Amino acid sequence: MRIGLIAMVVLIVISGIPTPAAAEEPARAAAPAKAAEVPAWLEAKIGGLTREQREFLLSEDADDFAGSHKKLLQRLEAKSPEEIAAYVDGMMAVARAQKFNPATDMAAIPLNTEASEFNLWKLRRPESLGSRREPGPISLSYYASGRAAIRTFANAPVAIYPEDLVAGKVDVAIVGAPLDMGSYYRGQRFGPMAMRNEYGAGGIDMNTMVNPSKELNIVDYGDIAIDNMSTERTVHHVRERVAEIARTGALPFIVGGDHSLEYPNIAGLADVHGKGSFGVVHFDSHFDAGKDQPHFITHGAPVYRAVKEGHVQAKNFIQVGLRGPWPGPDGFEWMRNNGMRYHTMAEVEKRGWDAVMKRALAEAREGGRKIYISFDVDVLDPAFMPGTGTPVPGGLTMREAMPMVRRLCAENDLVGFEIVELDPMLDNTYRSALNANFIMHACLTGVAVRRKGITDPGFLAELTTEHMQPEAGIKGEKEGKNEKVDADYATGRKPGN
Ligand SMILES: [Mn+2]
Repeated sequence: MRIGLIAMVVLIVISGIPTPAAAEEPARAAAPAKAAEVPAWLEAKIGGLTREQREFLLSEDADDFAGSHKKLLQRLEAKSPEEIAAYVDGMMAVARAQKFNPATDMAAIPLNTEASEFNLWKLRRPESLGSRREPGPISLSYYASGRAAIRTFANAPVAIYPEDLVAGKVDVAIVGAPLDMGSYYRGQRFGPMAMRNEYGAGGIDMNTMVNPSKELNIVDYGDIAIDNMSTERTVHHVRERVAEIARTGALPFIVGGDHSLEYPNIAGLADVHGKGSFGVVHFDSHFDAGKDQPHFITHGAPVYRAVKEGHVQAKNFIQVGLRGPWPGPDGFEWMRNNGMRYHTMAEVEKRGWDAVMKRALAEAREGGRKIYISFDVDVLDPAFMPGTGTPVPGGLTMREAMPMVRRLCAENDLVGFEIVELDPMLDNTYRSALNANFIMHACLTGVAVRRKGITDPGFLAELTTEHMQPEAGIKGEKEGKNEKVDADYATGRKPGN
């Protein structure tokens, strides 16, 4: 998501400087307005403009300064020809000045390549520098029950190297990626820690009565090293680490961190599975396909970059949960023109959640393609997810999100999963981290359901969905399986004394 536009609009209001209201594409070439839209009174006032001034005034770029063509005309109506000429000059000056100028702007921030520790942050520790051990997952608990250990994702054992994943025949490696430099509202770097600290990612799922921790070999694979001074350096390394996990055959479950991560996660998986070989289901209140921005990677741009570089094809990309002010018409047109599917909350208002969910599930299964799931927690309504930097009201409930994630992970061949944008510092209740864990657990459950060979779409356990009364109680009593009343219970006396 990006908020740059809003910040810019606020700036305009404060400073009174006219700036394009549609700042999403400030570099767009001037497009002439229809001749019919130039009223006679305006024509009479702009005879003295140069050709360049006239073309700019009649372009969509000029409309954007006022918000629309109609509003621009309203602004110009009371002005004299001289005032109009000055107004056009002002707009053209802003349009010129906002572009890159090699004389005054830095296109890149240089790094100190002389630094002796330039690459140390991401170097693998040689095994000879550590204590020798057999490769494989390591339990961090003193106790046989696994309790009271150092906190891990889903209470899982820890793995450090890819060799541990191979030796442990690991199915799912949950890895933290505490990057938040790609976001204007920081704090997502605390996401992995908060999810480890909160329960909900491990144990049995009551809807299916499947326990992913028992069906799958799950590990906490630690955190990926982050250079939080450089999103570019970080995403390159994240890509390498995600590919490293996928190459062992384990599914990477990446816990962010901000949504910039979607780009290296998809790219890393494409490095292993092949470009364009899998689809993506992107849960978000924002479409995150921003382009024409000064940074090539931010948490508002990963979708554009992943598509642009060909790691995933737009026609295999499905967006769910979009709402709020971004994107505008240009973004939706971009998605349409590129074959992308989107399911907004507006569509949910039109068709109802169940219909929209079924439609998106069917699209995800099209062609039997593998899928990657990107879950930005801000797709959830802020009532369920106050702990995120860019909340948008009117979002999914947990009761809507969990079944959909579970089904996607059960009914498709998954290549990986990410959950991003959790900012636990913004929520002093525990619900944001808890809900994030339950979303991840829904996917783990889906993977486990599939692993068990359950193919029934939307499978739910009979045991937990049907009480079978009164027959079950009668049968239990007949077979002596019912609880006998004991007046001496918990008194220390033996029954009947
Ligand atoms: Mn996002």
